[in-house]
Amino acid sequence: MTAELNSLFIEKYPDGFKLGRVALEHKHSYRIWLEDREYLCTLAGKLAFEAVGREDLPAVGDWVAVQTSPGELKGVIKGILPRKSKFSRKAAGHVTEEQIVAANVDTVFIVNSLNDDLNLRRIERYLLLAWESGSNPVIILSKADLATDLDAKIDQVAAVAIGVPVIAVSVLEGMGLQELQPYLAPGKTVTLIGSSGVGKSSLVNYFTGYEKQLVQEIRETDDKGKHTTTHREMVLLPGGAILIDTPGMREIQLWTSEEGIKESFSDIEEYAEGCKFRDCSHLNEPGCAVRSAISEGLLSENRLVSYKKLQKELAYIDRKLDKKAQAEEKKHWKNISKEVRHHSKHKQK
Ligand SMILES: Nc1nc2c(ncn2[C@@H]2O[C@H](COP(=O)(O)OP(=O)(O)OP(=O)(O)O)[C@@H](O)[C@H]2O)c(=O)[nH]1
Ligand SMILES: [Mg+2]
Ligand SMILES: [Zn+2]
Repeated sequence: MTAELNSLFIEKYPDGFKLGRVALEHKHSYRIWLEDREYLCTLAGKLAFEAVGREDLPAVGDWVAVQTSPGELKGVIKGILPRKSKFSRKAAGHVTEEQIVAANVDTVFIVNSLNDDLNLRRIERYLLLAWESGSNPVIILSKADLATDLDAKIDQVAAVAIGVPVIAVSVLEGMGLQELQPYLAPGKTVTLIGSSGVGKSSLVNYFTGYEKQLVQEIRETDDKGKHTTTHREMVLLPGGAILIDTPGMREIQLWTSEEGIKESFSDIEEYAEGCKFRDCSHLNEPGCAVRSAISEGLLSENRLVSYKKLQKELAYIDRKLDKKAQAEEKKHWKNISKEVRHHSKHKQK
């Protein structure tokens, strides 16, 4: 915890409260790391009641103010401290709701396995989420022992991950893992994300030095993982860094991001500066610098398609969120006017 966080905590919360960190989330309780012990904590009624969305509830990695019961490893979460960063995606299903995968993360390890066909479009999605999170992405190409054309694959990934380190590793052969050490300095938090079976938990086990997390073979039929890890969890490394292991993501649903798209697609954004028209759609306008980059082989057409698709998706989410905010506002006023009517009725009597 930083000095800044500590003084914020002291300022905001009265004596008797303790500062802890959410390590794991159960259905109705949380495991909190607090003073070198693990506490089982519930949520204060007020906090639960006042929460408008899921983002108002504790997530793994959150710093929280806890009131502990004397003599027991139990407590009540009274408040969440401001998040320095949060890796979010849209919750699965039809609701337009933010789901925080991990909070207060310094680095996101985006893990992709080299035994799969590289899916550059998926990597772009992960990167978009990572840039938006406020933490730094690092792309890990796992299972390098199984790779053919390793250098070509690294180049392909580097082309869609501008300014992002791309590191090939193999837990099996102990390759490339030293390159991850700089991100695992004491007190740093790193979360691992990626599809099921890419080897996230295997990496966690490598760095803890024992079989902390369950690891399972992938299916032989289609090389897909079996969704072995079922919940997000903080793991403390011997060196003092913290890893957050997460379940394999089936779909990477975007969450709002203006900045993220600018960062992730800085190549296209840069070419677009040279377009003749400011609102150029890079279709067939004259003087389009993006199209000429494509025809010169400097940019791939697929990347432009992906950029447009992601932009559309984000605009759609933004519109939905707008509607949701309006609906909430409406409900709020409805409740107030109901109350007012109720009061005036009583007065008339
Ligand atoms: N060949 C090879 N296999 C690996 C390597 N790392 C992990 N594996 C294997 O990949 C399989 C899946 O690994 P996990 O660590 O369970 O994958 P995961 O990403 O945690 O999967 P979920 O928990 O389902 O999201 C296991 O059989 C591992 O032994 C590696 O470097 N090389
Ligand atoms: Mg796992
Ligand atoms: Zn253009």
